[in-house]
Amino acid sequence: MSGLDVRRQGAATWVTLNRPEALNALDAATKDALVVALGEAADDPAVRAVALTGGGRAFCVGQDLRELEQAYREGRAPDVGDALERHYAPICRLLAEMPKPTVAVLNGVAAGAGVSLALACDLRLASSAARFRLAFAGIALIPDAGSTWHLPRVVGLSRAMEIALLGDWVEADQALQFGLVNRVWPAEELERQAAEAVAGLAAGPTLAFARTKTLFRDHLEVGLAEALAGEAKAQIASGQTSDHLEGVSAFLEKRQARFQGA
Ligand code: T3D
Repeated sequence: MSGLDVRRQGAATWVTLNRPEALNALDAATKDALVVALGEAADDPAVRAVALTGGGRAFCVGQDLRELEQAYREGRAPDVGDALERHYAPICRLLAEMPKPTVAVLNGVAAGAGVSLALACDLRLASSAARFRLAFAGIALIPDAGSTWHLPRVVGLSRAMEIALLGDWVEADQALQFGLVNRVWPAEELERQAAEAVAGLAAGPTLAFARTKTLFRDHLEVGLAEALAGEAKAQIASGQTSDHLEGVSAFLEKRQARFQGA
């Protein structure tokens, strides 16, 4: 059985990693279910935002090391490449390339690939109880599941080095200072504040959000001329959406826009 709960809340899908007894460590069944749930959310036009969170006191502590215990005890390292190809790379790409906003709602501790999943999301909203440790170095691995790509881009190279090599816990307030998370609320407020933020994103101009995500990521690697050309193409398409008409009409009529994600 997988440790994943998936529920719809309005136009948002909430995906909860729910193996609290193992701090939501990622076993094969949970990763399989996560690939499916994120794929379905990506393909469903009625879903206009995706939130990823954890049940209990943790967000996610990365790979379930106990699942691999027998192999390690027998002195043979499991095939990490297989896990990366089958699970971690698809999960990372589904979150990062999802054609709608993705939000990590960080209720508690995040370690290893748990940090990687949070980094693959567009936004990270945290409880004051959240804390972060890359943890890969503790088991002599490199940060994977997209962390080598995302972390320096999110916090800058120097902070990324600090987090990966010094390996200290990053507490919520420091994570905010580093830009590792976007918001921190007192633990008791997280659920309400995050629900409000996710609902707001789900009511947003979904196609424009999707294009914004793609352009920000793509344009990290290109020169200005190419970025301007990319913007022009995306803006022409955005200008032809019914949400664009609605947004301008709402402005002219001095009312709140009611976007349909189309
Ligand atoms: O092989 C591959 O596929 C490579 C891929 C690697 C990707 C990665 O994610 S590598 C990083 C893996 N994660 C870690 O190394 C973190 C390991 N966990 C910890 O260091 C600690 O649990 C924490 C510092 C995060 C929290 O400590 P604490 O004292 O608050 O809790 P705890 O007592 O250590 O953990 C509570 C339970 O969760 C405990 O179970 P038990 O003994 O009560 O039955 C513990 O074993 C379990 N747990 C914690 N982390 C994992 C885990 N079970 C399986 N896998 C874990 N990663």
